[in-house]
Amino acid sequence: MEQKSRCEVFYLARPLRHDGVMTPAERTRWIGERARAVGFDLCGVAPVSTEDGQGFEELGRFSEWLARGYAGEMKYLHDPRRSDPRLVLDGAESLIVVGLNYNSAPRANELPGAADTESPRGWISRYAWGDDYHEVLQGKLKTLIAEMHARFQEPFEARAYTDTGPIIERVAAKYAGLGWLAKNTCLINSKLGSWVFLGVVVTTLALEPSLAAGSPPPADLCGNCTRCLDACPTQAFPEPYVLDARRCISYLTIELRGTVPEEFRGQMGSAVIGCDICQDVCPWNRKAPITAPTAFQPREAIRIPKAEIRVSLLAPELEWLASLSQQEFSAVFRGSAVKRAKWQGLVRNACIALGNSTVNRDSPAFSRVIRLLESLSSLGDLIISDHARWALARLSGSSRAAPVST
Ligand code: B12
Ligand code: SF4
Ligand code: SF4
Repeated sequence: MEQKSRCEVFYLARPLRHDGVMTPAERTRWIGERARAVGFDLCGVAPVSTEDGQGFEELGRFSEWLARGYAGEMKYLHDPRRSDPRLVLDGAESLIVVGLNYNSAPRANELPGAADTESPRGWISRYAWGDDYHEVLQGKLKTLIAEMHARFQEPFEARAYTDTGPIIERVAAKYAGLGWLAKNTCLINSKLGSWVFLGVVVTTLALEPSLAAGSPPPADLCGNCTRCLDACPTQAFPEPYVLDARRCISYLTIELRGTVPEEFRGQMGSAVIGCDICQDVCPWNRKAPITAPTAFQPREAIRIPKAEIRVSLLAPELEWLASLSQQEFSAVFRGSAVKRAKWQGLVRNACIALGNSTVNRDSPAFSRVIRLLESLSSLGDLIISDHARWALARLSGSSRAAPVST
């Protein structure tokens, strides 16, 4: 006879009742199964606070993190509900936390390097290669909630968030048993690594937490390693497990509007959207499985519509990015997470990356880059023109720092 898995045996022994009345433990198990069925790789349940009502330890440190100014201009992080999920929804009892692997091939070290004479290339982080993850996860979470409403007869409320609400998702994920909060501040799952998007459903449903009462969350497996801390080009970690977002290239390229402080521009290398360095160097990502969903494969944008000429978002040419019009930007990045940086931010970032490029001075590409930067520096947009002038000065200067390899 074919061997039954423990899970199947459990079902045969204790079939779920179909009159809608399920115990919290049965609901948790059912939700886990449905979460997998809609395509999530991880699912766990956390209570909204600790048993003694004190709240999770990390949330207690949040006010100090804010007081130190580490949030920079991300005003939305000051929402007091972030420190207590119970404030997010009246009567909230449980947090359903899901994870979705976005480790799409190829890996960073398999990317084509631009030759010195070719048009220099920028770097878009892995999270933004494919379709906008907010939309992908929200779609799946909505399906999951709809299935829960169909399955559970009692009325309940549920709100789904992926970056979109006042929840610190990584803390929720830790207490749902999905992984540990690592020195680079990412949530690492021992099987999947850290290329995992998170989503949270805050609900009034009573569910059994994935971690049994009294059992600790997954152990911190960083050990003595300090690779991420050492590799960060902008020294954004004042101490292990703590990020000063104001120094992080991800913040500088995506969240920061306006001028990028000059002290960081040279260290940003070819980054135009986000940064993956502290995850690329992490040993837990070395054997991370490749994701199945095609949604996160690098997108191909239509560069010249009439000629159907396409360009991959994997290491795109900086000249193309820097010369996009606002209309082209909106068309190319519809449905992509890149749009959060906005047109001005992306062109600004492309100027910085052009200034950091090592394109051969005797090549036609170099002359084109200079001409492009000159035209951007006389553009009416003060932010773009300022960064274009910086890039021109850097390219014409005697010393040019080598770009950061990503
Ligand atoms: C704001 C934000 C950012 C900011 C700030 C990042 C940060 N570390 O906080 C910026 C723009 C820099 C950023 C960058 C990235 N982000 Co982001 N980001 C968020 C967002 C919206 C909120 C995070 C938040 O609340 N941060 C606040 C700080 C306080 O949280 P924290 O760093 O975890 O801080 C805790 C520790 O410092 C801890 N602590 C421990 N010891 C000590 C000691 C002391 C003294 C102190 C003070 C604190 C402290 O306490 C703090 C409070 O709990 C979440 C989505 C969400 N709603 O949760 C996504 C999220 C965290 N980001 C995500 C991703 C993918 C990224 C990037 C990889 C994108 C990229 N490639 O560029 C990078 C990774 C950079 C990094 N190393 O973290 C994923 C992470 C998935 C994962 N597996 O961890 C999330 C969960 C989005 C999602 N839904 O999937 N992000
Ligand atoms: S994402 Fe890049 S800049 Fe930000 S902390 Fe990690 S290595 Fe540093
Ligand atoms: S690189 Fe090392 S210290 Fe950093 S998150 Fe990975 S295991 Fe932890």
